[in-house]
Amino acid sequence: MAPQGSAAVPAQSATAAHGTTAALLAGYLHAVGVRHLFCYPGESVIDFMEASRRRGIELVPAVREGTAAFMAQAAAMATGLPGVCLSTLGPGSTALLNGVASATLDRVPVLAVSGQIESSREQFFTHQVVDHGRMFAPAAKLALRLEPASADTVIRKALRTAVAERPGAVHLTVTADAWLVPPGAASAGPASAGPASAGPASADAALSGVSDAIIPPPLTAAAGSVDVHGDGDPLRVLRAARRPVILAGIAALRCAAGPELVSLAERAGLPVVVSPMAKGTFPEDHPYFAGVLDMAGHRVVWDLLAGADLILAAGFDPVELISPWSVTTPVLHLDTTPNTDQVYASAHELVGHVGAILRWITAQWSGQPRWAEAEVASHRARLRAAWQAGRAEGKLNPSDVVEIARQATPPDTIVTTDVGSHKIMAGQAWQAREPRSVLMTNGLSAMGFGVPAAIAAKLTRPDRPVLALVGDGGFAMTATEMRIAATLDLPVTVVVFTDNSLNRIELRQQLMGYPPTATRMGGTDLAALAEAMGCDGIRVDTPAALEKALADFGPRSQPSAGSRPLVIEARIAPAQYEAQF
Ligand SMILES: Cc1ncc(C[n+]2csc(CCOP(=O)(O)OP(=O)(O)O)c2C)c(N)n1
Ligand SMILES: [Mg+2]
Repeated sequence: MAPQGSAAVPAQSATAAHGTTAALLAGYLHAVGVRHLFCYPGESVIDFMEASRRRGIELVPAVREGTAAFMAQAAAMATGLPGVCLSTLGPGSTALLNGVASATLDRVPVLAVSGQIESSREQFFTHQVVDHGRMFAPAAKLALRLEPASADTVIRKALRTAVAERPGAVHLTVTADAWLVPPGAASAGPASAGPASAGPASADAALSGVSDAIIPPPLTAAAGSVDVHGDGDPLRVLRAARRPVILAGIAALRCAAGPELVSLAERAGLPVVVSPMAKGTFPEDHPYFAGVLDMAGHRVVWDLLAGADLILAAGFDPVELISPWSVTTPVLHLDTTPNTDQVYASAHELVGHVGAILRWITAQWSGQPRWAEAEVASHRARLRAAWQAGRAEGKLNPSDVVEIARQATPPDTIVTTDVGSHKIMAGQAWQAREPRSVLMTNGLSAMGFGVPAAIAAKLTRPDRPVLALVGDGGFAMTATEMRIAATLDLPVTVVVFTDNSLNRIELRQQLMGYPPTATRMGGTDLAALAEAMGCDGIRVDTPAALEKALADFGPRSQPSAGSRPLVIEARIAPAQYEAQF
């Protein structure tokens, strides 16, 4: 399928003539850098789809709305810009809900738009009508109606709210009759009809126009200032600490605070643990890297935090905790937001841009390095031994898959994961070197994220090789998205950790002494399934075969006409997962 929109539409300035509410929204999205609209069509949103196409935004049709929302989330994770998804009313918006909750709990800025029945029937009609305001309220940061009279303000409010710390999803409901009304008009009705219409005389002309005053709000993560909360010197505890450890999280990623983390770690000699979704913020080949929280080998990482005499929580978001916070180590809270979660106590809070806070602390530092590199290296060796525990010699173990994949892929590869035991393994064993190079969900942690995320990553970062590491359960939920990858000539590679099990849950049943119930799956010939959707498919069950299957990953990842996605059915021996419980 040829990309829709961009080639055929001449670029327009953000200050063109009057248009419609649809054109205004498309104009704002384009002005803030959005180039992909992940959608599933429906009658109530056709006018907006057309306005977006004319504005030069590519419409990417997902197989269902929930995956369109995951694509929008992953696009935002890969680029740092807001992601945008679109559904119709009723069955479309209910399906979108899961992805909206995902963006909110993963703290990723997403604008989710749904059509609604015309305003004249909205108050009483029942067919396909659900109350979006009530449905999206608990799952989104904000759920609003986009009405022509206040469209300009509401679009800015939606964008600013989505990106403001902590970021998340904002949902907009637009009645089908509102799209063609000029923004600012007091009531709904087509642009060509009614006294309110000040716009072009036809829908065709109106859809191409944009507002004369598109003023996007600032989209940066946080200001450069630092606020101090608490009495006395906030750094007294740090100066007194002999074994402090940094725990860096997703606000550090959003503030692009990697260089500041490296400076402080090196200057003060501090090990750095990162949260799963912050992987890459601190380079994992650095001598002070100390592992990923709550992934494979998690006890070793928690032991490090328990044995420390201070945890510098640098942009750490408790939404990423899988285990309860059980350590009694004192914590110094450094974040874009005050410590409103109170999962840990912190007498002082440094609130602002995480990079600016870390720079300030580094400038104040005058002590000796607290940890030697060799000490952190032996901690890493313990961690590695923990995640290798339970390996079955001569078999294809989950960690073999991760390590073989990492070796076969260029350093700048973007990897996505799904949710399950394979994520726990990949989250620790995949060595991340750059921010935004690992896309995983660890807030909502919804299965079905890995495949659509890989598609969105390749669309928005076509220069980067893209690999998805997914479980066979999560792949079954989203396998048909591979048809989209094939249609769009996207050379993504998907490795399916095939154990015929919802392993993470089956292991929990085992631990509780229950038999596996509803957690075993029959095998599917994934190679045949892949071929049926225009992809290549290979089955492997040894390390050597996997190495061979990934041997041409680099060249294969270059996009070109007729590029074929690849699905690798990796038949793993799951024994290693048991050792993680
Ligand atoms: C949408 C959704 N449903 C259910 C769950 C609960 N859950 C967490 S992990 C898991 C098993 C995943 O199985 P699979 O994709 O095969 O990965 P594996 O654990 O085998 O590596 C389940 C069912 C979830 N996280 N998301
Ligand atoms: Mg599985």
